[in-house]
Amino acid sequence: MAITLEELQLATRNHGLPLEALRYPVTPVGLHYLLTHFDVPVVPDGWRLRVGGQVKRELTLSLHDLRARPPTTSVVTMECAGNGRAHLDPRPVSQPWRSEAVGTGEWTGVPLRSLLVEAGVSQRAEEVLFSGSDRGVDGGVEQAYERSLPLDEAFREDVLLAYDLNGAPLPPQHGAPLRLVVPGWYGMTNVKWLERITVLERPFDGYQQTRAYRLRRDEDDEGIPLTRIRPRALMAPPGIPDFLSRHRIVDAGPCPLEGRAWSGLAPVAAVEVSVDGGAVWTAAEVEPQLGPWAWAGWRFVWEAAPGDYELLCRARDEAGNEQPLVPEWNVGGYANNAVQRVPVTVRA
Ligand SMILES: Nc1nc2c(c(=O)[nH]1)N[C@H]1C(S)=C(S)[C@@H](COP(=O)(O)O)O[C@H]1N2
Ligand SMILES: [Mo]
Repeated sequence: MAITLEELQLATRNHGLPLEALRYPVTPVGLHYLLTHFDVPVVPDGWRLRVGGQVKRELTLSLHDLRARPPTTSVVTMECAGNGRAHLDPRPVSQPWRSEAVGTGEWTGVPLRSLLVEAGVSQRAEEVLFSGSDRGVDGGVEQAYERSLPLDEAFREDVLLAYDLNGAPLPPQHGAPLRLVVPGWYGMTNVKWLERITVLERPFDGYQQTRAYRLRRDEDDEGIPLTRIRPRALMAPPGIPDFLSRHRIVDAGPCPLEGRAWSGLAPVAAVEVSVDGGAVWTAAEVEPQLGPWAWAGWRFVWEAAPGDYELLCRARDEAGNEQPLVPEWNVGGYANNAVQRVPVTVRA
């Protein structure tokens, strides 16, 4: 099925991590993947964050107010729930990611929990809703980009309202002046261009919660909401690429393979590499993760003899979640963490 002009339009607005950038432990800002549903909004003069709904005290905070509070910094790997979509057959029509919708940022901001405590959340509260200032139409419904979190997740110590990325103010495309960062959860959770936080007594039923971001077998299936990131390992493609096909060419001899692995469900337990298309798997050396919800580097030296190969890598986490060899299809094309396959030609 050929890529449509609409998919191409999405793909030129929303870029992926060039896989060679897996070599950086923290992704340089311009190389971090990007996904924006509607338009990148301009921050209005006099921007304020409003915290309201089922709270004792409503809060209205300027960026200056937020920056005056004790900051927290954490390194977090973020991945779009649609990563891997383009490998599904038939391909669900949306942003056509292959495997590059990932990046790791050093996020600095204020713990969400501290603001919720200050506002005094009602006993009846169930969820917290995060509203961005970007608007558009999706599935025929006009909406602001909004998503909610269950109360227990919102109160986690490590959930941030971030104003800095890699030590500099958030750039417009990543959510300036403030965004939510929920370590371990798929990308859609991390609402950018945040302007309102609303404590709710009942589950949020907006489009991005009840129609999008659910694993559905068919259109009539109510589906299961996506939450945490499934494990994945990716390889920085070895050698040099052919310009058009990006097929890799490497020299015979010891060939260092390296990449990153992550899971939002549990720490990374192991990474395995196959150089024969998946018949034999060998353990790679895995470095410590850069934070509880950040990726781990891995490496493996391949004794490459002349010929054509398909290189594979796969991750397993400490909860026993493992990457499948074959993707499982769903309507939205979400959470396809089937193993990456890298065709390589070794020259003498
Ligand atoms: N306000 C708003 N927040 C948003 C989005 C959006 O379109 N609008 N996209 C979401 C999705 S689907 C992803 S994967 C991440 C991408 O974050 P990034 O562009 O900073 O990598 O932001 C999320 N937050
Ligand atoms: Mo996403």
